[in-house]
Amino acid sequence: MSGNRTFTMIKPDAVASGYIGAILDQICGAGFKIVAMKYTKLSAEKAGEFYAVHKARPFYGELVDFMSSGPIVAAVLEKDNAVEDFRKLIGATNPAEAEAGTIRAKFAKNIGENAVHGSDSDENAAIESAFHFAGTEMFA
Ligand code: 3AN
Repeated sequence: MSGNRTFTMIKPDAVASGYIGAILDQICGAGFKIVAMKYTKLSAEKAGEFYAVHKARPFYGELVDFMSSGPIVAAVLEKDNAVEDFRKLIGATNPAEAEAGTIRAKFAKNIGENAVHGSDSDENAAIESAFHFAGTEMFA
């Protein structure tokens, strides 16, 4: 059975553009409950660690630079079938291919600066949530 939690970040491009409120409004309006949330900034080292799975990809350096370039909002979200439903809500990685009305279609600049992160599996949702939050910072 699919899990009920996912992890997201509102990325530096969307924060800099003033979209935090609009994005959180869309997330909550879609039925996700906020279980944990913080406004923070990743060091290059932390961003590199978070995206270590992409180390071999040609865009890795660019991704780490971008994700450590400014503040982000990190959050753990709860809903039935959270991972899959949240991926639907944010749309395709490349905003040019994202379905109309999705968060990336509305707020992302390009495939690299794409406004939001969403976990791609229940296992990664748990790993990514634990990367950013202690158990005492999550409220069911
Ligand atoms: P998603 O975030 O939709 O799961 P992934 O896991 O393929 O996409 O990529 C992780 C992140 O790496 C993306 N959110 C995006 O910021 C960046 N990225 C992916 N593909 C590219 C690319 N071709 N060029 C630049 N950055 C990319």
